[in-house]
Amino acid sequence: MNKSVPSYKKIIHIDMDAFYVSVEIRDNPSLANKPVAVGGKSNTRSVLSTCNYIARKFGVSSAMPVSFALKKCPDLIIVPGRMDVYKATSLHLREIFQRYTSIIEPLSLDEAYLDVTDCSLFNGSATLIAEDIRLSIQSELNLTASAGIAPLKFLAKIASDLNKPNGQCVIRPNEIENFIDQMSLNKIPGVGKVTFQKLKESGFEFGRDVKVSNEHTFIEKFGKLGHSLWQKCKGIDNRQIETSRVRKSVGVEKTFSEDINDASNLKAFLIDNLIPELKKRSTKHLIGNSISKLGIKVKFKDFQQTTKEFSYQYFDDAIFCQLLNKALVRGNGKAVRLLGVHIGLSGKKERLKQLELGF
Ligand code: TTP
Ligand code: MG
Repeated sequence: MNKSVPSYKKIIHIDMDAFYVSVEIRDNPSLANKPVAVGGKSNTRSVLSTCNYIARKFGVSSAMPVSFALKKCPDLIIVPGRMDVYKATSLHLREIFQRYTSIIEPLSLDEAYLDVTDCSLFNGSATLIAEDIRLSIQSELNLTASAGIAPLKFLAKIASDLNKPNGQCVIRPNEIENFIDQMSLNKIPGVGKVTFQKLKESGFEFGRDVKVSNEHTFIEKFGKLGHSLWQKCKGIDNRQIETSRVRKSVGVEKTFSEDINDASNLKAFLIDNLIPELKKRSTKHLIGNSISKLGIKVKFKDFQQTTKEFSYQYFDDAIFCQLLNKALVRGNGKAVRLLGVHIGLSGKKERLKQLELGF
């Protein structure tokens, strides 16, 4: 093999620091050096979108209810969001990324993967490329970003979090195994609190615990997520950078101004409001796509959340209602704070494949 061709990919994951709120502080310097958050409406049931690092020291975090955040940090300043400015900033970010590579996969407004394997700038040093991208962001947008540099996507994403804010971290090919061995499994995207607890109870806390486990037993126990976890712990992540991201679902949800514990009221709201709204929003996404599943999300008053889904190709009120009933059973009679409804989308190609396979 030609030695000049790297056998590993060079992937950079860029994530803006405290994105929405950093934009707000940049545009209103009187907020500097104070605990600040971006929140929904001023009503106390809304949640924060994000907060700056000063507020995080008080235990304030994204998705925290405003009332709770104010208890943790009474001096917290909550400003409304300006989505149009965040979107414009995100476009400028994209423009910066394009100077380094055309292989870009945006994950959200403030986050993207870049494949710089073939970028010849800085003699091909991904570490220096990431530094330069962050410098450009700072000088052109007056905002800071953090970066993770690694040969695999999931490691780049984990790494971008390690030296936040305004930092970067590189995991070189010869460091992969050691890094994964010592990595707590809750660092892996997709492993939330509940899954992590379940893993720990079965003796899996770090990458090394999974690595030495039996693949079949592990996957049998942890299902689909288990398969991807096992592969990652073995250092396998063959996902390419997806330059045009395909939308996989459409959903609508509603946080009630007061918790609801009457199932028939929830059902009525689902049928009269949420499903019609979902149908309206889905129209444009169903061009060239078909429905692959129907789903319901319920968040109970104590923030316990559950999702129920059913593979089905058409809108069907009765199925949505059955899913709602199933979700409510999980709450053991607890009142409901939020109700959501969604459909899964499968692209034409995928659908054709399914038909060919007889599904
Ligand atoms: P994140 O990148 O998760 O968070 P962040 O940029 O605010 O902070 P950091 O990356 O430094 O940890 O999300 C990007 C933006 O998305 C965030 O600024 C606001 C928005 N957001 C929400 O609206 N709700 C949420 O629950 C989360 C997590 C983010
Ligand atoms: Mg961010």
